[in-house]
Amino acid sequence: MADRIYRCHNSFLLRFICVSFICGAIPLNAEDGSEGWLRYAPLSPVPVSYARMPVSIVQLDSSKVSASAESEIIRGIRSMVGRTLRVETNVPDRDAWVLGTTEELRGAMPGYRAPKLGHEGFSVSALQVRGHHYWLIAGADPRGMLYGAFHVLSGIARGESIRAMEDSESPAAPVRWVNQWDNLNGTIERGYAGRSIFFENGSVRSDLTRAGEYARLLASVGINGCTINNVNADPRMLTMIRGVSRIADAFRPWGVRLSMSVASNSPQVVGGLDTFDPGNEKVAAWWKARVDEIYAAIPDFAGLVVKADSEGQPGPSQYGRTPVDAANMLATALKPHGGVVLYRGFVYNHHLDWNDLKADRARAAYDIFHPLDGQFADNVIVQIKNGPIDFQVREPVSPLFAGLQKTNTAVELQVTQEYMGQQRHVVFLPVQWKTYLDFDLRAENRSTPLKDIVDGKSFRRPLGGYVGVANVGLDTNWMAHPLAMANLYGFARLAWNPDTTAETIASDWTRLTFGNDEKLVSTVTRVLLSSWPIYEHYTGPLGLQTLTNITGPHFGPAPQSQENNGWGQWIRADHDGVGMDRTVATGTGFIGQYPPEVAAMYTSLETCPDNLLLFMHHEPYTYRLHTGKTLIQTIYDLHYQGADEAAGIVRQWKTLAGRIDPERYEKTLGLLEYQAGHAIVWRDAVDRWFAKMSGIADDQGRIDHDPNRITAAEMQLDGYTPVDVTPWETATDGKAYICKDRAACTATAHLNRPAGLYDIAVEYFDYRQAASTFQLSLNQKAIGTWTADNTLPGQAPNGDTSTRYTLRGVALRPGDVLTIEGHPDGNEPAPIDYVEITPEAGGVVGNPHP
Ligand code: GCV
Repeated sequence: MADRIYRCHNSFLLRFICVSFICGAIPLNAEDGSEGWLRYAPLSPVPVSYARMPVSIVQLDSSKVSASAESEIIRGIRSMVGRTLRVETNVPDRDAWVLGTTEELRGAMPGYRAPKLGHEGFSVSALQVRGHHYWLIAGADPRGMLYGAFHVLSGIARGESIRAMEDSESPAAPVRWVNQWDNLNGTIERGYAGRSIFFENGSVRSDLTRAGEYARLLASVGINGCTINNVNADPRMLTMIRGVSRIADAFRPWGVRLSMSVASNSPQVVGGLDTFDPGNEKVAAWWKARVDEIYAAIPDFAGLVVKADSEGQPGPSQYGRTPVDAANMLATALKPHGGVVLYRGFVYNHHLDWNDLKADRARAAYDIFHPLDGQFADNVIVQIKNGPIDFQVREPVSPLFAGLQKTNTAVELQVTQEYMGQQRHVVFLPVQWKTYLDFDLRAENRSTPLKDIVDGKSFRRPLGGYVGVANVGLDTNWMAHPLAMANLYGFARLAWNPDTTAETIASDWTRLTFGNDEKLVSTVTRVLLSSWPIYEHYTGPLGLQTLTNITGPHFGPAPQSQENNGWGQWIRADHDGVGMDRTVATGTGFIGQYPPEVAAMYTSLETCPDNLLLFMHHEPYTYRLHTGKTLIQTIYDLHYQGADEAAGIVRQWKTLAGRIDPERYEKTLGLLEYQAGHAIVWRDAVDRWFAKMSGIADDQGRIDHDPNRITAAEMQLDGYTPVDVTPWETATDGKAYICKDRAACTATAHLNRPAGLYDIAVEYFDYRQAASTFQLSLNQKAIGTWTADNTLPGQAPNGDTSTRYTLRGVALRPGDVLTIEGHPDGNEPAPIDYVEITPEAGGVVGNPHP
């Protein structure tokens, strides 16, 4: 057995066979992730209690949404339990599933006592009548019934007992929407999973199959609205109502209402008016006519989303008007149809003066919207990003939520991982979102957690809720990274019930996505739950924000890019210290926007949490945190810790070989390996930058002193020449080595390692639009080849493109010669940085050399 386990460690195939053999598991079918969490995988074994499941089904309601509920139950039970239900037209005199609204069930089922449900709520219960068992799925309305059906199916998929599925639930808030930032040309702003499922070449796609499938996925977790186009809206959107109505048709069976983003200047650009001033009657009349036209084509249209006066978008300020003027004008047009306006609070000046120590982007939303509280129409919702900056790895909750007590509000969360590794890193965001939703803003010195504010409880608002920027694309598995779908699922679960724990979300999603194998569930759950803190450790801890390239693609490390520009994501690092002073006494005054108890907590260094310290305060590098460690050493250590933890995720994932189908296992493994390598790029870049800025050495002497590394400059080069890298901190000594005007170049190292097994990593740069090839040779014998064909967001050597190729378990002995041979392709000159040769844990053995 020991021998078999050893070999299992060395080959995926053998490991797969091995685990199947040891566990008695059935072979796993290929899966591509297209079903998301709705796989309806056959249960093996089927729980004994399911033997009592009725084999008949009756639907009492006649709406389209109800038809979906019925067909979904039939589909799911057939697939998971292997039973085909008989469809009845009336409640039969035998055991049956009975679906209907609570009203309908009351009429049809003697003895049925309808529970009290909120709008779109559901109840699942059992009822015995004349010796027959009826399993009732009731909704406050058809949408609620559909949610109840999916609740039952999720329970079955997770192998829950029948009893556990009995439940009554109502959603926390009426607005549970996703926003898609899709452009009419088919691209998606900050989308990382392929092109738009809605648009191509300026029109609505002819094939909307994926739009319908998306709506089904959304409905299965209670999402009831989808905004289909970019908030940086193209005015031509309003000329495409007929095409858009086809998308609404695809959504309708799933109870997902369509909404659109609109550009404020549409009356001028597509309406031919000479103004878009919201105070102008002609403009208001134009919008009213457009809204009437929309409702004629899409009677269940949900409403409009508006980004204005922000990042170059036109807006009411051009005419000296306010967001109230713009929002209320649209609200008036929508009101007769029951539509709403989601007016975004993300309004700020991106030409701030860096030299002005009082200037602060974080202040903007509150400064602009707080004075308008109480003036918005009752069908306006101000849609506010969770934090005052922009979906950073950690921010405080936006103080605007406490500043709008007479206005409806919704929290905007970002499911697409713009600042969070862009679906090349695993970052399970519900853990982060919980920190925002549970945060108590203490408005009026009472308990007002963010979740209660947007649910309307804290300030007794009738409307509000949750908006998630999802940006799924045409990629087969919707979100590129197999683990990223957990974020869409998690967003929806929190929008339905913000008290759901991150652990429940992670383990439910894992069961639905990969199956109920307990080891698998506990491992994936652990990976997910640890992933956001890990990402924070190797990117921007202590409230520094993500420290990514903010003037570029927002992906790799580039700490200096935060500073010295108008964008206001500053960290104000100098030679003595770092952090934005946002106190009232000496800083920008941002902290004063919070209710008094929270403001006091952030103001005092005693009570300000370390993880937001530098968002709130500017402190010297020698400042000691609550841990007793200096600020600068904490930055260094957390980055080393984060990179180690990212490598640990790979190890944990590898224990799952054979427990997940090979396609998803391998795809995820490849991404996790990439992430572990990129975490090292992050670590080195950020630590180097701070070491130079502070002039204080790491007390463990690690930065740029890795004994396992041989830099390109230290190798014998044939054809490779150095070029400067921008930003400098993303390569050793600020240089990459490129192969220019040659078909091939080499970099050679003469090794003198004790005989043993080693992991050999080559750090190279992989541009988006070319595919250089590399060969690694030992004593002139090829031991590895690879192609730099990852579509990373960059065309130059830097932190976005720096990538690691790792060969594990290579046997070395003193005197070996290692050669990297690079073959350029197009504009990509096969750039390299260094090679790192690390002894394999326990790998030094007798005579490993072949
Ligand atoms: C849609 C950030 C993103 C932009 C996005 C903007 C917004 O600035 O980088 O891509 O634009 O937020 O939320 O409006």
